[in-house]
Amino acid sequence: MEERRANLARRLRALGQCVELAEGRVDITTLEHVKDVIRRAGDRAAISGEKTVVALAGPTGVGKSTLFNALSGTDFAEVGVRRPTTSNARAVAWGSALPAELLDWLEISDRHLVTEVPEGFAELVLVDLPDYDSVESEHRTVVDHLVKVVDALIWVVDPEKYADAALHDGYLRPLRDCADVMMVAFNKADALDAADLNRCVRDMRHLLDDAGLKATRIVTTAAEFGTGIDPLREVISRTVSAKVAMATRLAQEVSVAAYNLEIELGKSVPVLNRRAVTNLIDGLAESAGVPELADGIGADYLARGRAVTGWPFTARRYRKSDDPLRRYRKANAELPAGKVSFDSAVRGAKLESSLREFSDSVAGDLPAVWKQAVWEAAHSNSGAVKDQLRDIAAASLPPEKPPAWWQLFRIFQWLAVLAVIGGVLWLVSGPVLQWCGYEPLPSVYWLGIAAPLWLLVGGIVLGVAAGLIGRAVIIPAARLRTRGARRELNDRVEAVAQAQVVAAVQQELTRYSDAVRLVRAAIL
Ligand SMILES: Nc1nc2c(ncn2[C@@H]2O[C@H](COP(=O)(O)OP(=O)(O)O)[C@@H](O)[C@H]2O)c(=O)[nH]1
Ligand SMILES: [Mg+2]
Repeated sequence: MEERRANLARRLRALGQCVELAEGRVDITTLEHVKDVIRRAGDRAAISGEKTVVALAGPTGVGKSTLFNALSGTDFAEVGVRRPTTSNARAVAWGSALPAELLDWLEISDRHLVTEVPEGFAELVLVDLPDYDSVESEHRTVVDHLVKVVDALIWVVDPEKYADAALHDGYLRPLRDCADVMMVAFNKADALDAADLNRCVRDMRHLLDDAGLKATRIVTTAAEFGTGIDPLREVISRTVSAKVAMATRLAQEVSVAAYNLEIELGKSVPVLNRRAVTNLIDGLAESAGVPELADGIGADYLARGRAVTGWPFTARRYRKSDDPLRRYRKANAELPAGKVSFDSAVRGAKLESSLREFSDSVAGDLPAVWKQAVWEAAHSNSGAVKDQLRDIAAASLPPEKPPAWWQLFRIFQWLAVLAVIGGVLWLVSGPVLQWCGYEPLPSVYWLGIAAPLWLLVGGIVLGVAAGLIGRAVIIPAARLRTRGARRELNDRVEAVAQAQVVAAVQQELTRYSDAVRLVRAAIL
């Protein structure tokens, strides 16, 4: 028994935690029902775990009150009286004191104590319910409430009313999960001969079986004459001494509530796969203009490299206005400084579609409301995402130090230029000096060719050649630079995506998986 209770407590805890997680994400009626079950179960277990409340329920005139008196050995219930003005249920308990707190909780004020305790009745509270088919709607309200909260139910019927549709469709069938804590007292057995009684009871049995109440026993009684009372007492006292009715009843209610909640939750297993994250990063990077920015960085490298390594006489000089990054920034900042325009329709749409595709692909076949929650999680920091992407796009990467090999080319180029200038000066120095009346410089020949010509032609050939080699190396180097920049920028975008989008979505998915795990724990 203790084990049963501990098990029930564990399941209730799991269900409670599941409800917290599912709040706002599953159908409100289901959730309210589950909360109601948890509340009732908690209250009931806390108020009196020892007592078993058994109620007699049924339509008017079948003999509930007569049976109540017969079972309790009292005449507390008025027999044959319709009480349209009072909707009171009445209760009798055995022992030295009434379980006042429990009766208060049941809202039964008409209560009686019997000090002489028959065997097995010590922990019993027997309740006579108002007629569920009374003309007074208030009676029905009382019945409907108590039927939910008592531990075990005896449905009293008679030969006339045993097939009552209101009984079968309104109470028995909906309560089929509690079949084993309910029984039927087929009363007024004396009104039929044995064969008819048999036929009626068999008929009732079929009705119960068809409604899924195989576990519900039928006992025949004739309360007025005390027939069948002892067997019924026997069944009741066994229920009480086993002390399982309450735990069973609550456990079944918890199972049903948890099962309904599980249907709402579904059984998806959402996974945050790497591919979805990669697509998100690519999408965000595109929306931030990373590809253009990386291209700009590569183009900048190319332009400056050419200016440095090219032949100084012909190479295009690098001007600030040539800076491709500048052009990029200009193109992306129709707005004041730093505001790379997410407001531009294309950028904004790309950002939005990346977030949506990401949440769609990870939410998979989650229930609609939960999908919406994942979508909201993906968008929860979209302001920060925009700001940070904007910063990435607007930040010029740290100015690059020209690579050392560019400097080598530059020195070589200037040496070549000096050689050309030296050669020219040397060549023109002869006629100039002669004209001024000086001795010309001594002629020097290398391999039979005049030294100034060597300098002039050699300088030109080497300079042009170095320029061409430099260009041949710069082009692939610029391509590498573009790739490197893209990687670097993508890493920054990834950090933003992880911190502002993936983490929030992950949290929502974990919330869902936890809810599914907990609801399963509550069913088992
Ligand atoms: N023949 C017969 N009449 C009964 C039996 N039990 C109760 N009655 C009568 O049925 C009528 C209604 O009984 P009552 O206990 O007030 O029914 P309740 O409305 O279900 O509480 C009364 O006149 C009783 O005397 C029974 O076993 N056999
Ligand atoms: Mg009555």
